[in-house]
Amino acid sequence: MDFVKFKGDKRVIYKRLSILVIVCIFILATFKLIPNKVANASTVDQNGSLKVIGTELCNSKGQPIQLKGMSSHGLQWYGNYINKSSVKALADDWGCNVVRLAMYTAEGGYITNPSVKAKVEEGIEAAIDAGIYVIVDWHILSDGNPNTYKEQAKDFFKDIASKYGKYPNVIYEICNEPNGNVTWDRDIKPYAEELVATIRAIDSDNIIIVGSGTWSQDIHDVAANPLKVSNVMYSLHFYAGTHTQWLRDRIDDARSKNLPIFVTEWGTSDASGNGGPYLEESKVWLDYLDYKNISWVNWSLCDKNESSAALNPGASKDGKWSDSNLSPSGKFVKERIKKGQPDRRQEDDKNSDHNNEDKNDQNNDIPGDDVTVTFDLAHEWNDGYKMEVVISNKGKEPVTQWKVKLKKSQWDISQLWNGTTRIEGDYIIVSSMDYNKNIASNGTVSFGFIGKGKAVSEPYFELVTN
Ligand code: IDC
Repeated sequence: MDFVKFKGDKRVIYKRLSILVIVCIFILATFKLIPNKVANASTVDQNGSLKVIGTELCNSKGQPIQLKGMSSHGLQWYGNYINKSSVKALADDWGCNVVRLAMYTAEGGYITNPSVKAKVEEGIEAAIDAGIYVIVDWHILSDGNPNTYKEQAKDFFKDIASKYGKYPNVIYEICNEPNGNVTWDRDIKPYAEELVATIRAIDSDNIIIVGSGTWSQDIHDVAANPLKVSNVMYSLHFYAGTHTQWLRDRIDDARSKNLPIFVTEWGTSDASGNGGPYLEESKVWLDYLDYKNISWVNWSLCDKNESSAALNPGASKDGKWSDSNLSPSGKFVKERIKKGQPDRRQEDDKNSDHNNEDKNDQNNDIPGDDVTVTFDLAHEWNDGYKMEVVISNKGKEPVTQWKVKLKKSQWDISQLWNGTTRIEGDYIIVSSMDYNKNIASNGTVSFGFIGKGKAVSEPYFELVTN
């Protein structure tokens, strides 16, 4: 109406037109931003509360998830490397989906210097902000028996669980590395039972990780007599210059007895934190862990002059690290983390270029069909891969059950989730589960699998619905 009223006055019309154009641009920009936001949801937005199913760490939908990230060095010494901007850089530039906060108890740590807890809280809040998981590590080391400071541990975790237990981000690691004259049955298990009960009284479900004897290598003792509680995992620590195949074999043995393992600390160096770096053996280890989908955290994010440190001496504290700030270990580890997880900043750029066509996607839409199947190569390593298969219903009618027929000759599947499989002649038939058989109009469901060897680039499939 205004335009009619001011007909005649060109200046006012232009002014009003330009306001209209600005408003339109704003509306368009806002609409464009909404899908971008969804596409860039953080790790924790996407995966929610973690749970342990069998040996697997899984997201809230029951899909296996592999966490990869960095551990701080002792917070009493190198706490400056943990802050909002460094943790954000780990998440966005490195692709870390977890960070570990190593709060030493002895050696000038929490027991004599309780103020270091403020750094733990800063680190937790930084991880929540960055949308990644965070391991709160009660870092016993020279105090080899976790019972030495058991009461302090209970008070500490009570407080952390009360403040942060409601966040899905938080994972509790209750004893870094028991060592010396301690055994699982006599010392560690009773300690763990007490700590788990203390935490569970406040936080009923976040993951709790428990160490074992000989610097968290004695998982065989645990496998023979595990805790009887849910959402608990056991740490296994290795240093590539010291620990080799025999310790990987121990993991296989423990997992075959249904023990869920999380590598909350490993280094490219020898067990002293120095020597090497042993990158060849580290590669063998990481290929193995990726293949088994076992989560890992590298020691350590600091600039100490030791080969396990990820940063060169003098690197800044704010996460703005150029390649020359990274040590050989840091470069290697960053590469390995990035390989598995898309760089969120690059993803942002890609999405803002308005196309969602991920190059990794092998989109096999059937023209004219309302239900489509998309194969997405989520991870790839030397001798295996992780494939996510998404079934989208773009039609008006809901799908009430589905089956996807794959060619047996194309896949060597070692593990599959969100579906059941059976072999029929030359085909593998993946059928829906009870909980994902319905696909609403405009809805999607997915299943996934780990395969051996190389993934085929143009998979054959047939989809049968209803
Ligand atoms: C090492 C640090 C080193 C420090 C030493 C003692 O890298 O700078 O002087 O601790 O505090 C672990 C421990 C971890 C060790 C690491 C390397 O969890 O605290 O850090 N390591 O020795 N277990 C096996 C190796």
